[in-house]
Amino acid sequence: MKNILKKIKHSNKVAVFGHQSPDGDCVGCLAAICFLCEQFGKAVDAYVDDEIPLRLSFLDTKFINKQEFNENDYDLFISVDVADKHQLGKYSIVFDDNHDTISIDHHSIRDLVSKITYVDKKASCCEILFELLTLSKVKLDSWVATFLYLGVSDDTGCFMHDSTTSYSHYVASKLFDYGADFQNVNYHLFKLVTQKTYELTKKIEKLANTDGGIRYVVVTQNFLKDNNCKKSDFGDYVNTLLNLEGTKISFTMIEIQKDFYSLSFRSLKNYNVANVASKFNGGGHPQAAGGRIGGDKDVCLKNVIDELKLEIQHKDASF
Ligand SMILES: [Mn+2]
Repeated sequence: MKNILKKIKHSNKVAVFGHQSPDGDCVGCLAAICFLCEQFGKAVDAYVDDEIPLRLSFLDTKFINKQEFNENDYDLFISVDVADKHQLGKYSIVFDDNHDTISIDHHSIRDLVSKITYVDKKASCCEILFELLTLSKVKLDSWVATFLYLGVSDDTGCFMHDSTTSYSHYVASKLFDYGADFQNVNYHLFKLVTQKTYELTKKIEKLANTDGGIRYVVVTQNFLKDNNCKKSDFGDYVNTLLNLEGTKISFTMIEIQKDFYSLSFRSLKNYNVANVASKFNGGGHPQAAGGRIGGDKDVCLKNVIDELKLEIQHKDASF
């Protein structure tokens, strides 16, 4: 961590990167690392090769992707909460031998290589950023405390996921003292259902299927067009599916380009969807993960379900 702080202090201009399908932890980390760089008097810009989901728009996320990326503008490149190189999308090209790169992450399965890699398997990457900011001795304000809290709360599923530790609660309590707007964050992450999501949910409920302990929905480009909606409008429907009695694993398969699907997985405590997601160009956490798959819809669906069935059979057999 000291090396990371030294690197930032000796840099001129920093570019920071989060992962595709950005979540609260990713956005929280980006806010925190930008805050740190600015407190050190450094110019810094944040990038994600994706849109920032509407569910996070209650906070000001306009500091992300605010300008066109030009790698020659920067002399230090930092990724936060990114496990795999391809999750950087078009920005993955800067994570090569020719650039000064740092990765700060909390995923156990990862393949992104950097000059400096700091991995700590905490429940959220924002808990690592909290430690880094504390070590740096910069003074936290309510703005950055709210973003850090966003990450802790989102990645722990409001302190309900298996991954939650006493340290997650400790960080949350410190952030509370710094003025984190915990009610606003938790309302928007876990309670609010937008009118659009509510209407969509009624429609996709009809498309939902179940196969053994697996509950899922496949959304095609035609459905998106007919309903004038995008991936982010589905909110946390994958969690809604998981919460239905009898579900062991839930997933959504959303066609983001023709014959190319974004996968989102959730599972009960005993099943590991990060393992499954890693077979589909993705990754994540044991109970919440994502990936991508291309090809014929029915073939893709069968591949995903077959892998999930193997995971369920394997774990059920070991109980
Ligand atoms: Mn995370």
